[in-house]
Amino acid sequence: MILSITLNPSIDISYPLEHLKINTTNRPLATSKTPGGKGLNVTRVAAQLKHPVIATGFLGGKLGEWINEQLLHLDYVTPDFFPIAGETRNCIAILHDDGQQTEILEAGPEISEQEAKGFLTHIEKIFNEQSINIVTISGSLPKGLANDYYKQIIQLANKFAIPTILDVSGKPLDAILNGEVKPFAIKPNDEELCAIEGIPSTRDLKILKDILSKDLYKGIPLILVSLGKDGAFVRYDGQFYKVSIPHLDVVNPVGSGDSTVAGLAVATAQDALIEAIVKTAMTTGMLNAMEKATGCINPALFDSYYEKVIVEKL
Ligand code: TA6
Repeated sequence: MILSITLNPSIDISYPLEHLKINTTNRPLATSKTPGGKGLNVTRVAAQLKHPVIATGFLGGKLGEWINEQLLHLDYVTPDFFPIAGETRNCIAILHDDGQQTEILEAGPEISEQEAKGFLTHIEKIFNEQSINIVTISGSLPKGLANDYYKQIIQLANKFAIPTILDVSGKPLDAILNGEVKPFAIKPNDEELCAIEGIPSTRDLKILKDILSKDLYKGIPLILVSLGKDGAFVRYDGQFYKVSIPHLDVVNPVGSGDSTVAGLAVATAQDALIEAIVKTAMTTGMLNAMEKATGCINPALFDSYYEKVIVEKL
């Protein structure tokens, strides 16, 4: 069973526009609203692979109630969120001008010290009572939580010998890389990895290999650097892999990184070998990009796209 953690969930609102006009009125062609926040995209895709998920994090207010209600209707998903006084946020994705995407991500509610402590007790109870064999931790930290809060969650999972897959960026990722508590896996994209290094984003595999060979990244068994249409670059137990994917007709790329994490989690939970873990992760990421909805795949296409992923040992 996967435990997916989304500390800052959202109602994801998608506005498709032919052309985004600034400083005037835009009327979207249609509007979709789905439970979002990276971890809930992970949750939905893992469930679409028929893998059971307990979804947790912080939810508050009427928007939080709506998200919980939506999750209750999903097969293979058990929502078990920690209630907070604040109001859960909205995140807006404007899809416009031939595949461009402009996102407006609200900061979200402020978490009190008591709520922060209460959540750790909440997940420890889940670890004690459920048979969790992998934890995914995704997305931004809400206000009120220290940058090392993810360390406390990973520390708890490590105490129960449960591997964690961490999909965060910026200061929270930096805190983990420079700390002594390590997850099983991280899944930065090239921009997020290069931001840690303070260099312009690059997909040059030699540069990426030099980066992942540094001490800063030691102690994390699996690092998958997602490279969009250029596939991924992977380091697993000291071995490097180049991963190639076929050309796609991208419909909506939002949530593809989260869907990649879902594939990582499902295959790891099934004790697959590294090649199968990587191929599954890339396949779910690709399938999400081919759907209009965020954090959504068509499982009927899985096998045919899985076969098209090429994993090359370097
Ligand atoms: O990756 C896409 C997405 O999950 C959107 O659906 C939106 O919820 C956003 O990311 C949230 O990102 P954040 O980094 O604020 O958790």
